[in-house]
Amino acid sequence: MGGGAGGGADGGLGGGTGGTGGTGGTGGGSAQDAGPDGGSLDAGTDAGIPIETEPNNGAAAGELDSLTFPGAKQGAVGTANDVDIFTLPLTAGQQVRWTLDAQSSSLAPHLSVSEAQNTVPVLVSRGAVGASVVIEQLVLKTATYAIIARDSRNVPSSTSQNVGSAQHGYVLSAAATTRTPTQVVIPSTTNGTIATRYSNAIFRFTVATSSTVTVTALAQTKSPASDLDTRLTLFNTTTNQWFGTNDDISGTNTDSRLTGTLPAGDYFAVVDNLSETANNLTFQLAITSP
Ligand SMILES: [Ca+2]
Ligand SMILES: [Ca+2]
Ligand SMILES: [Ca+2]
Repeated sequence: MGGGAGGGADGGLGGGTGGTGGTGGTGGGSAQDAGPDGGSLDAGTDAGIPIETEPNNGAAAGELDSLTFPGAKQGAVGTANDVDIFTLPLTAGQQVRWTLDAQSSSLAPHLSVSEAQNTVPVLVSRGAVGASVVIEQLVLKTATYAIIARDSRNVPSSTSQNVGSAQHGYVLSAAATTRTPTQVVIPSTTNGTIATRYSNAIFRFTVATSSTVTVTALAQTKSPASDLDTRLTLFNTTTNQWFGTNDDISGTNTDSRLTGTLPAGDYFAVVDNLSETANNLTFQLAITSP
């Protein structure tokens, strides 16, 4: 058990930008008046949505843009390998739907969400040219978060196709979600499916009195197996505390398991996937207590 940023092999900031450092202030400026980097967004500019302020590449301290929740910003992967980082404070227990919409531009959207000090698991979603991608985030701890927009073809940086131009525009938005978790009991085994490789599933269960509970997400070891590389997160919604996240049970088992003494309360179990090639997106969630 235990928390930790878990793995992080799934994209994240790639090799290049390596975290957003100390975050510092993002300045209060509205950015309404700032032009996008190099050239215009004329064609696709959405009236009323603030435009990003470059440089926001995280390459130097303070090179960050800001965002509000709920809210939106428009920008572009305006030059080859442009990285656009937006930071904002979020509170544990909030549920946020992030959308990076290429709006039929030349952008192949790559969206990632991380805690600015890299202390929670990174969330990643990527899509085809012109598409819109979504990340459903359960905020695991109260902190500053970094939301990063790139072109998928530039990630990871080691194989970058060096994409970017004023035609690689997007709108990044944050909305409160109204997802209803699947209610499960202890003990139980529940079949689940995530909608896409980059989706997650949320379950809710109640611990009546403090007890040892084991929660397992099975894909590789269920029958029949699926090709998800599961990741499992437990969150106490009574106290808004993150219990932990597990990626792999072992070096040879990519399924996920968390065990520990859970105080009485309500919990979310979140299952997501770290495989970029999974097609069978089914899993089982098993909850046991001795
Ligand atoms: Ca940009
Ligand atoms: Ca940038
Ligand atoms: Ca795994």
